[in-house]
Amino acid sequence: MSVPVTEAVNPITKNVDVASPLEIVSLLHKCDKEIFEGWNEYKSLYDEEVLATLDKIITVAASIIENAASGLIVLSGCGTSGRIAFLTARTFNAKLSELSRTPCFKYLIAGRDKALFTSQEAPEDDPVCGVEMLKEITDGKTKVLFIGITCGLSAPYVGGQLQYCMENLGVFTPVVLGFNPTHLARNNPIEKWESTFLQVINKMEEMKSSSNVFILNPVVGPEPITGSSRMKSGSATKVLLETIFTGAILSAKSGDRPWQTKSFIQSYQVVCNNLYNAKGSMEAVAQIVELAGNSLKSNGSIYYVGEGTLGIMGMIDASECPPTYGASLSDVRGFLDRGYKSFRNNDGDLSSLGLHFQISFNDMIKDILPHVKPFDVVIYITSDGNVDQRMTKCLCKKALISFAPKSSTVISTDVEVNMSLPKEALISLIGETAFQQFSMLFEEISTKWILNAITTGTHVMKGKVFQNMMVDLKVSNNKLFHRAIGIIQRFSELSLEDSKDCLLRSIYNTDNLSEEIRERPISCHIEAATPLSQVVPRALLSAILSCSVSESQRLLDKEPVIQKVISQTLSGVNQ
Ligand code: S6P
Repeated sequence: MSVPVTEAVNPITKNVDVASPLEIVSLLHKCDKEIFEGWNEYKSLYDEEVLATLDKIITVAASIIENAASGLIVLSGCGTSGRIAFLTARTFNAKLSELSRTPCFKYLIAGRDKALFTSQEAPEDDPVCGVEMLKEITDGKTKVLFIGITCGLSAPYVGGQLQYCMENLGVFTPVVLGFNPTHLARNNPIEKWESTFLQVINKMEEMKSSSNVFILNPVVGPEPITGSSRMKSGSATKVLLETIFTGAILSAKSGDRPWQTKSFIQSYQVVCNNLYNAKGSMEAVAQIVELAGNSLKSNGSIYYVGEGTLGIMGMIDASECPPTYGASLSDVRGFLDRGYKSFRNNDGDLSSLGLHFQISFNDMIKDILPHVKPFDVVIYITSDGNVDQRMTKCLCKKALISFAPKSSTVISTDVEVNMSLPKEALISLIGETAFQQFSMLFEEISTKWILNAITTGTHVMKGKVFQNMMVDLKVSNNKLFHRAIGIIQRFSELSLEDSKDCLLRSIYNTDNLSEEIRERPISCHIEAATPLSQVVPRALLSAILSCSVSESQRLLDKEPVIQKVISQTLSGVNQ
């Protein structure tokens, strides 16, 4: 069975777990460049077919923008894909308002707005809920462009919605956005649903030549941390959505665009290639990784502080640490100027849900700043170099990521990263006016690349990653259940069936697996596994050492850094 590209191991980062902070940042940057350079024989972002599909979607989007009273553009996804959907809808609704047009973007995220801050993995497996939410927000609309984002071409929540759209083509134009070739879409049976994701994609393949059905699936290569689609796939999602909607807004405004679709994508490539061009900037990001990594190792916290969309980039990056690295909700947090007033999410103020839903500067001033520890790290993210003075009064480590020259910085910090966009090159690709209008998008993606490097680097330093694989994942949805089996199989060389048995023994804490347990539906295993810790490391060690579940737990209790136990085990130290 072939491994989907989004779940494959990237050879560039194979030894990231033993790299220095500077090496980590450099390796991640190399992986990010692959987004544009393409991967193996697969079609890249610049493939003719991809560009032609983008152009057709731009035309549909432009016609909806022109008829916003009856039309709607819906962006939908789970986890990071849903968060990028939210950010994009927010950005382009604001752009339409600026142009005195009716905002016509909506986003959907599995698990609703709670999932913007904390991972809600179970709803990802629920196609019925996906359809209900789609029906609810499109009620009364006669023309809907639906973009279902699922990087792995796998999320049932999105699969159900795509199928519903195909059954209602009079209203819906369905687009699937993901980063695997179609034959590698997930083919596992899904509970409460008669199709697999692959069957939905195959249906879309059949229909795409005769109807308004689109598949947008360039390949951007494996993720730097295996399966962590928040990284390259998340960035490529942002690039493609923004390419579509900047194009659509301008086409709707003037009937034409002053750039080719390809040039708009190239502008992100130029930004990526130039990211660390300023002297010392890669070293400065590596210094932040080191500060923040040392902080997490001493049980400290990392706080992102920012305004507008750069602040939101911080919040998104923070929200991904618990599902990706099993981090606690307090390890990395993001705060946003004016909190929910600026966030503008569907469900409004969620602060009553608890501490981790309190996101404003005032919340941070009240709850965090008086109690910071000297080794906590506050990272200010700013476009113009300005930082709210109230946020700087804290006795801890401070870092600044800014898009303004160093001379305009008003606070003193331990590390400062001064980024600058390659303005000339961008203007030559998209023109002066568009550069003025959309340069924020390039600051956002630069920020994403840097923050992803910071949180990846810090968790690597904390020993969370083995080679380039996060082995201590929570087994909290179908995708993660299968990923866990794949990890056990890879390192133990057991068969698929035996690897699954090992995982089940760890979940149910037994050495004697009954037939009754084996036959339970996967959702039962997920329910049992979700609240547990160290499920996969325990299974992995007992698979490698052929020992009991309790013996492998004993080894883990002796050495909490998973990376060390596993490498010691694989090199025979514990045998
Ligand atoms: C991945 C992230 C996850 C995914 C989510 C959706 O780094 O932690 O939350 O975004 O599982 O995945 P997909 O493949 O449907 O976009």
